[in-house]
Amino acid sequence: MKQLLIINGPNLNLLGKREPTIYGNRSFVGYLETLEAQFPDVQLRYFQSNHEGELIDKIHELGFDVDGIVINAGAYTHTSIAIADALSAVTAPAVEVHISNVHARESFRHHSYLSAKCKGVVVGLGLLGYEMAVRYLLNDA
Ligand code: CA2
Repeated sequence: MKQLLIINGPNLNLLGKREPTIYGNRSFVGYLETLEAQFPDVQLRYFQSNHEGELIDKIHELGFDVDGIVINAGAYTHTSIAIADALSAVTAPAVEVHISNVHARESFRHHSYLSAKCKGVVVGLGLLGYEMAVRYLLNDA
């Protein structure tokens, strides 16, 4: 069975609870059930943390074993060379996802340290972006 790791970074545990106009009204855990139903033959490992080091530890822990990583590092996307280095260090291909269209927002959201370490980036398509990333990693990576 193929295994994918889905990683969400800081504040994404608040999805569905705050700022619905930007991030929608669905919790990620609720969405994950939909995703699991869509891909019954895939083991989706999910990890969310508000702490940079914990995100790095999880990439190290599973990044040599899984078939791909879907990562929304939240605001660490724009700041973390350390997460970028972790993605470079492991063997699993990664796809970066952002729920909102970061390019239509503040300029500090326009740059990502992670994009260059990823096979591709899905931006602004809401939670559907995670499904797109999963499809890519199952078919093309
Ligand atoms: O659009 C995305 O997915 C982001 O990665 C979300 C990050 C933001 O810092 C990035 O620039 C773009 C923020 C996640 C905050 O999530 C919340 C969810 C609900 C309520 C409040 C925050």
